[in-house]
Amino acid sequence: MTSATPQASVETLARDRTVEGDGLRHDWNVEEILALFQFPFNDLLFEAHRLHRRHFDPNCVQISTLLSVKTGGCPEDCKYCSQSSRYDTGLGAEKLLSVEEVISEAKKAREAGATRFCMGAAWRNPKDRDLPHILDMIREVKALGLETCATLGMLSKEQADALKEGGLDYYNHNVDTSEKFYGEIITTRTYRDRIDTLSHVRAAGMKVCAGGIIGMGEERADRAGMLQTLANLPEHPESVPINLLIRIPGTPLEVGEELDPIEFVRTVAVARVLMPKSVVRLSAGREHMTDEMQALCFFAGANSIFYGEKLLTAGNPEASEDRALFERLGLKGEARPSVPRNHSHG
Ligand code: SAM
Ligand code: DTB
Ligand code: SF4
Repeated sequence: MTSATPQASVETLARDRTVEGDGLRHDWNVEEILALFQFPFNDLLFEAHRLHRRHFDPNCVQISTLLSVKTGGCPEDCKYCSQSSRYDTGLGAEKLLSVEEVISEAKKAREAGATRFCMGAAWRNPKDRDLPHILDMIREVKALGLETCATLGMLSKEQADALKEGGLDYYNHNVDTSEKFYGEIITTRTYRDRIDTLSHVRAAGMKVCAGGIIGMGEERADRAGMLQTLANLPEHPESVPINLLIRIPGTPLEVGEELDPIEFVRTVAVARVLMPKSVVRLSAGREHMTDEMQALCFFAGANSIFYGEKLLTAGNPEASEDRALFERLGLKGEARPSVPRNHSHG
């Protein structure tokens, strides 16, 4: 492997050199990634966009909608989270939603143009007794012709297999930050636990959605470290959500220094360069981004968003605002996959 030199161009760094069977690199070192971050903005964005165009329609954005199917009362201590029972965020613990409630929300999401429906639960991990109910939700959402995604916390190998068997397309589990900074944010589960869950999801044959949060007070080296973890997984995640921290009143991260928006765009661009074939999602925090910042993120390689006024518990731009933004930028939503023949009702 070559290490970054001041003479190296972004293109040289981004060029596939040590490639695996999938034609992608999985051997990035943090210095190379930091070198990408340090390039002049125009050079970095140009290269990210070049790669983006090579692998994707640059004007097409995948649209997902989130639903919290089990809100609040979580025993974990993630310092950013509105749903941890350790912080007084004004959010109570609710029961698991009924399948009917989930279907009704999924229909609305489908009508609004979403192609994927992501169900989230404020759990450390699912209990085996809850899985049949979750599997019912997955089956019904799939029957509407939507792709299914779930984010339920850590999974055992058996639980991952059961979700795959039940038809789940994607599982979201974020590494959140670098291994080094991780202990500043979460103490109730380890970085290793997260990687183990991702390998169970992969081994079960589901598509992996894994990313993290930017703006939690981490250094650039941590942003590089987080992307390194993701890019050096045995297979790149199909979906890489890049969240901008939403500061939730009552959490330890309620206050802190704001991240420079240009640094956020750089992070998206570096994600695109490291994982050229993955869908990069401009995820939480869009409510606090200007249209211009989002436009730069789409140019830098973001090609997925969460759509709808609510994420899990926090706000997201109004659907009408997003429609106007897409119109101004000439972006279109990705077409919905055709409904499987044996699932044509709904
Ligand atoms: N409880 C499950 C878990 O943590 O694995 C699933 C839901 S959890 C809310 C999913 C992810 O949302 C977290 O890993 C984190 O990356 C992101 N997230 C949560 N709160 C956030 C916030 N305030 N700002 C940005 N991202 C957030
Ligand atoms: C992800 O990376 N971002 C989504 C999804 N995966 C589950 C969650 C964002 C949560 C934002 C805070 C909230 O709504 O409570
Ligand atoms: Fe619980 Fe997930 Fe929030 Fe962490 S991020 S406190 S595990 S709901």
